[in-house]
Amino acid sequence: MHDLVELESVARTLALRAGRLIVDERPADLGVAQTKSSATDVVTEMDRRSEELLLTELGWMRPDDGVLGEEGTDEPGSSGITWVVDPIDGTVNYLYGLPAYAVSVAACTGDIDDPERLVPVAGAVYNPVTHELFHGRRGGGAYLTTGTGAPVRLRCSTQTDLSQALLGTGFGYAADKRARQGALLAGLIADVRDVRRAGSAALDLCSVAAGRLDVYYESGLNPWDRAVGQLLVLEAGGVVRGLTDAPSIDLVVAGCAALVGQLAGRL
Ligand code: LIP
Repeated sequence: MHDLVELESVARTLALRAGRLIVDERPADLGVAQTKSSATDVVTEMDRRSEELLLTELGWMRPDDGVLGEEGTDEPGSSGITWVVDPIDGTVNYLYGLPAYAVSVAACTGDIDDPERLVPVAGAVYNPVTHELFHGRRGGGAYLTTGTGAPVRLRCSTQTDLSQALLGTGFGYAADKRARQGALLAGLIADVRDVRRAGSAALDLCSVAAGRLDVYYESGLNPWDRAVGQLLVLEAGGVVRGLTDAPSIDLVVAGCAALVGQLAGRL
């Protein structure tokens, strides 16, 4: 029904364009333009400019599609496809100059008014510092294209022993929630190989798809944080679930089935 090859191509093109924008036009005096859910949940002018670029380009390239963006875009379409975009995932890293942030562009089916249940069918995540473009489509596999190189097929880790697993996670912007999340992690850390907290859920999920993390969990992720990454994990042979079979803002657990089952039971 939908041309997934075309949707993946659009996602790749736009993730690259927005990625170049946020690097090439980052002002020397970049600061915080606004805070959202807390004083540490920040937005920069480049988050806004990146989302504006994505919205404008999608309007030209895919005029009948809907668009849902982290920085406020919520435009229904008529085609059955909704684009779910994170103009900068890892905004705090971007603000501080840490090279772990990305533009995430997902094409989804479902109802834009029920964003938790949107289903990603194609997408791309681009880290403009490392020039790594993670991309894929449902049934077409997950790939990493670095710079002008050839696409490399991604496969999740096959690690099944939690005690040998490299675990990724993240924390919310509310201090009380972070305290609870830290306490939960304290109870896990001795039972895994080690922990990594990169600061971008989109890149964390891509790392799971690439086998760079054995397993990942996080609570509090919005659809734009996770849409592309969860598709790529599935296409790389992994599983993604939440408190139930489906990932949600309450919980995302991603990795090979054996580890996801063990970790979900601990969460
Ligand atoms: C971020 C996520 C990250 C999470 C941060 C934040 P943002 O998204 O990608 O995994 O731990 O708290 O939600 O706010 O940079 O788009």
